[in-house]
Amino acid sequence: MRTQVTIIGGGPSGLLLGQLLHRCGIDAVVLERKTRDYVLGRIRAGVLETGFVTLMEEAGVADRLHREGHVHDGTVIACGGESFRIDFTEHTGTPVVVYGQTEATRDLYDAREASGAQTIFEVDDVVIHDADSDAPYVTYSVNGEPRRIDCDFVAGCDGFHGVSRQTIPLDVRKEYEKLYPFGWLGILSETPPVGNELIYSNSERGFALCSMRNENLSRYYIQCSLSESPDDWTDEAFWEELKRRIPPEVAERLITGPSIEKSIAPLRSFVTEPMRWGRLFLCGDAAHIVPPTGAKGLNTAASDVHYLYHGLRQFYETGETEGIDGYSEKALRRIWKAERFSWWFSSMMHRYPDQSEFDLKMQRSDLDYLRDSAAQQKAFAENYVGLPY
Ligand code: RFL
Ligand code: PHB
Repeated sequence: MRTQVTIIGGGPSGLLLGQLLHRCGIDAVVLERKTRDYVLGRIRAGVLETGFVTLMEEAGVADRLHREGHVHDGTVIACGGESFRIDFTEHTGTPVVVYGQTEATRDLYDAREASGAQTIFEVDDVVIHDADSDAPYVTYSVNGEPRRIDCDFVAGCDGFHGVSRQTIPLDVRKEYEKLYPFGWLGILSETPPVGNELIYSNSERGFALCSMRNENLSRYYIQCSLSESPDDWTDEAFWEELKRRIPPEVAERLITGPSIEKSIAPLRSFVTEPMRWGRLFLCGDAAHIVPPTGAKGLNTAASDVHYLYHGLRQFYETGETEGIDGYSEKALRRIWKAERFSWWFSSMMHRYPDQSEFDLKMQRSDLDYLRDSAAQQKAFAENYVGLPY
């Protein structure tokens, strides 16, 4: 088989890139290790920057997002029983949109199917060959049968545990990593959200986040220890702990119910450089991870897709390589800023096992400064809604 761009990974990065390329007549095949239902069963991001929404529009898949997504003009930050609000729209002129990653992924799969673009599910043994030549190809198997795709370019959109990043030789690749000594225990419940906006809470018992998907679907997280398993937490225990970590008046109006999903995610900051090796380009979680505190994971994946799409389009339309040559540097410049924001916001909101009294005072004054300074709120809002592409 031959295609122009082989996309490894049918998560949001791979699907969005595939759809944008398809719309301008560039042929791409998506190889996905799992089934469509498995990919859609993963509950992940919920907050979309305007940049992501614009890309969905460009890909022709934003109708449902516009109908069902919820525009949020601000967020609430709580600490020690009190809380304050940061108004994104007042400070930046831009809101964010609450729309689940699952829904965006479903829209992209539906559009891909409707356009007849090819996705091959349940692929195993994916290997990228000759990425540093002009004639790369990818081998893989389906049901034990070996197959091969020849192509012009390979987009590595296969997430943190994929094979694409590992294809870049160790003497070329440099990785930067920070692990956090805690995780997030998240639940999804068919209950109305406790507030109109997200509430990020720093409490002495640990971080908590009240988020949502729609009027009757709420997403809540609490900081937990990495040795814990979701099975250690009954729904009742989760709700009780959440209530202790959010302001009392919020806890009082919290409506609880059975969880329909419960999982623990570790927190990690990670970047690999460069994001391009020959004709292989890394996109999204394959190249970088942020702790979820700033809601930047999916959104940084989208900015990569934006730069790569424009680079590939320029190449196919004009033969010029400036866009693809500048891809890694441009993408990384924005990634590192998102890494900084996510690291800083995480550091301000969580309890660390080895935190000294001095560290706690620093955290508290960071929060006080954010509450009291319009300049700091503007900086927060600018980062939260997404830095320009
Ligand atoms: P994905 O979603 O991991 O998709 C990669 C796909 O590649 C497939 N794959 C392979 N396919 C073929 N061959 C192989 N060898 C393969 N290896 C892997 C996988 O099956 C998968 O389908 O990466 P992608 O597309 O780059 O998207 C990244 C986002 O999923 C991720 O950044 C966000 O979910 C992060 N994130 C959040 N981001 C936000 O922007 N806002 C949020 O509010 C937000 N909340 C979150 C989050 C991530 C979380 N978890 C669980 C890590 C909340 C949580 C709890
Ligand atoms: C979510 O709704 O899953 C969510 C929202 C904001 C974050 C992280 C996760 O910062």
